[in-house]
Amino acid sequence: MRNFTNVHDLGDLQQALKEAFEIKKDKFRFTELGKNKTLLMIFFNSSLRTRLSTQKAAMNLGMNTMVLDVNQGAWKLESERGVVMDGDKPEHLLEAIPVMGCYCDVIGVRSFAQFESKEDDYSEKILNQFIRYSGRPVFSMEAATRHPLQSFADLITIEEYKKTERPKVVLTWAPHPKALPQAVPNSFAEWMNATDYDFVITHPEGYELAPEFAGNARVEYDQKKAFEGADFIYAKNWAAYTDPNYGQVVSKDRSWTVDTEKMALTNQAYFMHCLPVRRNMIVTDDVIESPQSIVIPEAANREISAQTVLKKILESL
Ligand code: AN0
Ligand code: CP
Repeated sequence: MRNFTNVHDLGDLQQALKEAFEIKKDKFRFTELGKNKTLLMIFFNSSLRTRLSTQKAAMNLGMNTMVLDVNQGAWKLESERGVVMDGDKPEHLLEAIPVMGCYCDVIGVRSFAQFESKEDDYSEKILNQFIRYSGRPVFSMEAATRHPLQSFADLITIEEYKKTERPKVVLTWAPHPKALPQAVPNSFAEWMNATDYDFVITHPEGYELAPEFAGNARVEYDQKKAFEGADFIYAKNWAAYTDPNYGQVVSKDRSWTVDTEKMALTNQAYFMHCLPVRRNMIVTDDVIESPQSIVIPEAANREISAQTVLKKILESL
């Protein structure tokens, strides 16, 4: 595997899961694989988990790591070609990207949707420029439309906790004060649709995901109905995708917050969220602190998903 941007890059998903569980059993079995190899992690947006878990995964494989926060100390980057650069951006991505490629063997990029142009976001303009111009394997650390390292960790977690072969997994929208990208729910749906789980998406009207991500998932507009018999509740906020509201908050309806009463409708479901999470907007204190909450083991599996992906990339060098 050279680049990792979505579920299909992994190839056989069951095989990748098997590899992930082998890595989890012995994280230090492949410490020679990354010797003298350098990972460069580029952040256009904030991060806690992705930064730490990916760096740890690279260290487990014996790699050296460098982290660049583009917005803290680097030159502001222009991304449009043809622009007369007389504004506040002294450097162009078209030079910056190949230069970054000179100093490393593998590049990870975090670049969220900017909500200025749906076309730019959904064509993964920034991520694809890294793939095209860096000369290095590139993996997504959450791009405009997907967060595959998160979804892989989510899948690993569900496999660890599921009590039936074909669990009912429910992705629920929940309220949030600010506009958030669709990357996490898109990606989660893409990965769930690649399994044979019973997968249901619930959200208020106007929050439909792009059809290429929702796929054949069942959409249920009644959140309580969706929760009935669920084995996993995966909460996330996202801003509207559909026009004319692309990138906007069209509801902050707190009746969608995940609480104890709603969790009681489920089949003693586990509660999941990628974090960071705003308590008592997305989920109540009681639910996130309950024994059914598996947000911490879910975050722990970010190290495993990153290490599995990095191992596959290193093997292809
Ligand atoms: C980001 C998002 O919703 O995409 C990152 C989640 C992993 N969340 C925030 O910006 C709060
Ligand atoms: N879940 C996740 O990607 O968290 P960070 O934004 O903190 O990296």
